[in-house]
Amino acid sequence: MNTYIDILPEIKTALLNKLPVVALESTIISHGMPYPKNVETAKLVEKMVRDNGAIPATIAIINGRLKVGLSEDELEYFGKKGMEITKVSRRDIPFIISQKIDGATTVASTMIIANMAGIQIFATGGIGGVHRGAEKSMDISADLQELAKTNVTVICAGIKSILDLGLTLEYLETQGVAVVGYQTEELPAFFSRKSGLKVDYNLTTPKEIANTIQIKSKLNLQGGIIIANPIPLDYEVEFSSIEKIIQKALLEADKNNIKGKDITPFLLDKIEKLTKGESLKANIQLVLNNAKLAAKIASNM
Ligand code: PSU
Ligand code: MN
Repeated sequence: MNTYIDILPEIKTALLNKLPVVALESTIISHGMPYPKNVETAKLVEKMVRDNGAIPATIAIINGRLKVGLSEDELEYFGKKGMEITKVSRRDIPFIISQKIDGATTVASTMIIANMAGIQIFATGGIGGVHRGAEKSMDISADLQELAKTNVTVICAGIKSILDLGLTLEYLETQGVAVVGYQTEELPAFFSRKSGLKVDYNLTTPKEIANTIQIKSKLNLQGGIIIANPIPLDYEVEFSSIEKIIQKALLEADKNNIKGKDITPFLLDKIEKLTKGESLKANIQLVLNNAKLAAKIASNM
């Protein structure tokens, strides 16, 4: 193991004994939700993983140390500092370590650190993708490249419609990343269960998903798999009502000349404000739902 990583003893023991472990990201805590709901949610998500038979491993960078598993104090500190923490993708990791500062790990960097620790299953809310207007801005999340090369399966609620869903699917196809629907033929769009687009495969049990991951691993095929798990029906926000709000948020981002890695957090924050917290409620429920499925998949590996 490299000298920059700290794995909580419980997680280390679980990994040594090949017990199920689920990785969780930290940008969703610092940049995806406001304090204190973010810390509350992170704790509920960890509990959900435990209640479904796996050990949670929340991943973040604190004082330049790659953390696999956070203590309660670290989680509180991290959530309170929120947006002040540097958002870290693949390119940033060595700099955050050398400067001994804190870093919030995105899907891409969480996959990298999970892989270093030997964790194969990772639950989150939504992944990055190809942004609307990417033909001009070239804004394509580094998450997609990471999925092409790092052997971690990501359980998410599909792709948030702040992005161009169609282009994101095309990009993933080119990169050799399969998008699996969990008990659905249709790609879920984060807040809503429907998008009008198809997934590549519809798998119906955690066992079947675990099996497929193991086959891929035995074949030495590099890269991740996306498991798209629709938001529970009771918490779904209708596609057309959220679309209007996304349009507004995108206009504001454009007016304020928000670019690069600031765009996604800006849009998430705007959507939360414009829905008066409705989107936050949905967001929390879908993350919990993903944590549950991830724990079940990990338990079947
Ligand atoms: N999409 C969401 N919620 C999130 C993110 C994306 O619906 O919290 C976060 C994740 O951490 C993801 C990152 O990895 O944003 C992508 O940022 P970017 O688009 O800058 O690559
Ligand atoms: Mn980007």
